[in-house]
Amino acid sequence: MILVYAVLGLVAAGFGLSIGQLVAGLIDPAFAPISVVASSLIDLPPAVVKEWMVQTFGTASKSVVVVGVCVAVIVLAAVAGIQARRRLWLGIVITDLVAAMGVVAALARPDDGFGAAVPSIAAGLGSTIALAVLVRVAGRGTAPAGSTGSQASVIAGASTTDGPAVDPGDQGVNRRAVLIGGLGFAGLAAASMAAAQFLGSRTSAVASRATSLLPLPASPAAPLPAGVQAPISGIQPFVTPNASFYRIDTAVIVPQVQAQEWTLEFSGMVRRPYTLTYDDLLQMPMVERDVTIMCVSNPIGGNYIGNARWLGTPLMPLLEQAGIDSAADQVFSTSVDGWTCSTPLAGLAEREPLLVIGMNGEPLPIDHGFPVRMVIPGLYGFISATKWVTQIEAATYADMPAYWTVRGWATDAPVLTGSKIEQPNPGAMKAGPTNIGGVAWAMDGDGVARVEVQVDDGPWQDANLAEVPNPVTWRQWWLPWDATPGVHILRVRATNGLGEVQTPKERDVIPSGATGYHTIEVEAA
Ligand SMILES: Nc1nc2c(c(=O)[nH]1)N[C@H]1C(S)=C(S)[C@@H](COP(=O)(O)O)O[C@H]1N2
Ligand SMILES: [Mo]
Repeated sequence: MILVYAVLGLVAAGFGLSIGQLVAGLIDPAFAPISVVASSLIDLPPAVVKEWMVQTFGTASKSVVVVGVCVAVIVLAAVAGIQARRRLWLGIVITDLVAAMGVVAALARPDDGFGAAVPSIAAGLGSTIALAVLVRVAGRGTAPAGSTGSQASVIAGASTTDGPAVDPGDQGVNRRAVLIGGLGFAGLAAASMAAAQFLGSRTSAVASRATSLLPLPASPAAPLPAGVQAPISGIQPFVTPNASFYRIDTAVIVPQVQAQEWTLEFSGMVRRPYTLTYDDLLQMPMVERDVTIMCVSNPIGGNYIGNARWLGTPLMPLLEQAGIDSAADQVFSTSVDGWTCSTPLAGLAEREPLLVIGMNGEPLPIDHGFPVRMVIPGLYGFISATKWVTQIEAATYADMPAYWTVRGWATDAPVLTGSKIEQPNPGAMKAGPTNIGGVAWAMDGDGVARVEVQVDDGPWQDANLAEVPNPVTWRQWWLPWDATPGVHILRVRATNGLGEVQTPKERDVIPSGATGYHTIEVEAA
């Protein structure tokens, strides 16, 4: 019995959510109730919680939050259903409290108006109505045995083949009506989900991306040197394929921006604010650059690093055109989803920052910022690599703290020289002649000049270096090794082009990147 009402609660909530999804499809898919709640939870946690989430769940952190929200909604919906059996008002109060979470989360969004709350309000109304109707219907015709004549009991009486359809007493539930009502609302929910899907696909950027053609670069990159890939197996490709490029951002729903609707506003502390369209951007001289980008949250030995051939236009001339006020100390960029990023103006020009439209010969993938993102060699992504960028302001740090700044991360975070062992993998391996190999990087230090490997507590040995097209890509390295049977500890360290050796001091990723040597243990047999 209780189970029936729990299921009715779930059906009501599912119906309400589908209505919320439908309304969000009309306004903005990012405003769907589950997404607004998940996004605000993602934006909320203090740096330490976030840090723990990233370390524990990695790039799955966002999905973990979404699943958590779904589980909470499911549990509360079941409780609402159970309560509604005897106290409909209580079931409705629980339902509406859940919907209120969506409303509060939506209203807390800094850049969206009241519209962001409308899907959650619709979801609340939908679930409330569904719950009331289902509970009523379920209870109908369940008057104590002996009473006669209600319409529902007549309907229920029609199905007597598998026993009485109506349980006697106030414990009763009109099974047939429950079934019809439940399936009815479930069917409506499915229909409205399908409609929402359709509406969402209208606003998707897939078609826009598929039809955008990349201009030829005025300054093409030279073909990659033949020796960028170390001549051993087990090291990832020098050019990271788009499909396996790490993705890090705060977006629960990937922003969908049509190229033809995209604009980029240059404003803030500038003398001549102006706005670019995508067509304007295509008129700018395009350059092609091989650049490795990396996340500040990349743990020692981690995978939040990738290398691509980017196509874009230099950002400095566009900033100069706006005329930056000399009092400004940062470039403050904003994504269409409201995420913000602070980039130090000091030393920016020397890095040759780019406004990027192409990645490895394709229009930027939607996940990686279609139609336009920033890429700045030598700075961690959180202070440089704004995806779906729509506004670039000259500003001061004092006036405008960015998304990660207010969460305790550094404002100046050049990529630290680093290195990683990719071959062999930790654990069991075959004894005998083999190779140790991996990647190293020094995008902020004039490239990798040297990589050394230490086996057990032996001397540091120079590894062979693969070729590189420029100092702002990672560099592969390898060292032949005769693995004797037994347990071994392997360590790696890099030296940058300025002669600075990677520090062995272990430090956490927050606030400006992890340090320490990547160390693995293998057992050769
Ligand atoms: N709009 C937006 N851009 C963003 C972020 C974000 O959360 N939102 N994250 C940044 C961070 S922390 C990194 S490391 C890079 C990652 O870029 P990728 O996902 O293309 O690898 O994007 C940057 N750009
Ligand atoms: Mo990042």
